[in-house]
Amino acid sequence: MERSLVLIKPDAIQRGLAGEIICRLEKRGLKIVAMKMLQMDKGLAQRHYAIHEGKAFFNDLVDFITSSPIIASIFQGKDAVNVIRQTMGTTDPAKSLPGTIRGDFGLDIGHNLIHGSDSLENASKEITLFFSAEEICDYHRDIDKWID
Ligand code: DAT
Ligand code: MG
Repeated sequence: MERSLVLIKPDAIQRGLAGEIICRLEKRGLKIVAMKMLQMDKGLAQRHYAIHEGKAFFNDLVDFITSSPIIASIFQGKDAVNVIRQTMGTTDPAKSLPGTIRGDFGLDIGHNLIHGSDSLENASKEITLFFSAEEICDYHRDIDKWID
């Protein structure tokens, strides 16, 4: 079973879309195993987005993600990394398909509502950045036999 880091970004919190986003991932069958609200500081933002350091949009990205609180979460399920990326839509909401989170609620690449890990390897690194082992709940759901 895979785990992926999901961040509900400042624009989604400010627009009151956190519940809608969580709802879509839950209804897909994914299980919440960790969740907390926090305001990212510059250091955490730079570590989380280290792969984009040096790119033209890097400073704006760090300013945006630290501008207001986010919800950090871990969702677990079969093929969770890919399934979450599909449910999110492409990076640029203007190009995302309707039916995806970004395609239904976004217009601008700098305000794309949600982060989801892009590989299993990055998921595990990103999870460690945001959560300690004690903050992750390993629990059983009876309905999982109807989902997995
Ligand atoms: P994703 O969030 O879909 O994984 P990414 O990892 O390539 O996308 O980029 C991280 C974030 O950086 C993305 O959610 C929005 C911002 N970003 C990416 N490309 C950008 C660009 N060309 N101009 C402005 N912001 C960009
Ligand atoms: Mg990415």
